[in-house]
Amino acid sequence: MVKVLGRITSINVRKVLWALDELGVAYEREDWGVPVRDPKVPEFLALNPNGQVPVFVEYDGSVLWESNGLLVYLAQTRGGLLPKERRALGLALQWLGWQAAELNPSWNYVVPGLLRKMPGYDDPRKIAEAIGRWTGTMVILDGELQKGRPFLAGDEFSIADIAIGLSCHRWYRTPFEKRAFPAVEEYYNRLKERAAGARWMPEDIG
Ligand SMILES: N[C@@H](CCC(=O)N[C@@H](CS)C(=O)NCC(=O)O)C(=O)O
Repeated sequence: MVKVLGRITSINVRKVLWALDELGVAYEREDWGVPVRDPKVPEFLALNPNGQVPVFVEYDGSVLWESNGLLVYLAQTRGGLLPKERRALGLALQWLGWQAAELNPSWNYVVPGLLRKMPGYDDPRKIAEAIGRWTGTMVILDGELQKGRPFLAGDEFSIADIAIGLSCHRWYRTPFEKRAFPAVEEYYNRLKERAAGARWMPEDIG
């Protein structure tokens, strides 16, 4: 059986678990990541030198890391969740890149401060600035979703929706006063109608 190393409070780990569920792949999961099990130990660093989760262990024992790359790998090797048509494929990859490079970094100070309540992330000015950056990325997402496509790459659900859906979950689960984004909310509710979407975007995980 394939194996996923990582704690389920990590959205990057949940990307992989959601994709495996959608693809019907059975897996084992091992809890790694602070605070459950520190990955900065030689045993784990030998698998992923970044000391981060998720790590994916293939049937043959080969090891991969980097969540959005793993989404593409799983879709390619298991045959699903990635459009074949060129324009839709481009859109799916565009949103995966944007999630990692623009959206995820925008909540960097807010999530440790307001969701995880970690010490050292309580400067009100920095929180306000980060909320402004995060809101700015959500404006972009909402604008694109207002164009009326049910999913980010078009009519079909794809791995891009897994990465962005979990990011929307993080937006709604982080406690601060938010601007309303009707198109995002409609999209998010559509993703939660999927069994794996509901499973990996639960109310009790941030
Ligand atoms: N770019 C990496 C980022 C991975 C990452 O930041 N993982 C976090 C959890 S979301 C982590 O491992 N944090 C340290 C820990 O949990 O101990 C990916 O997308 O896989």
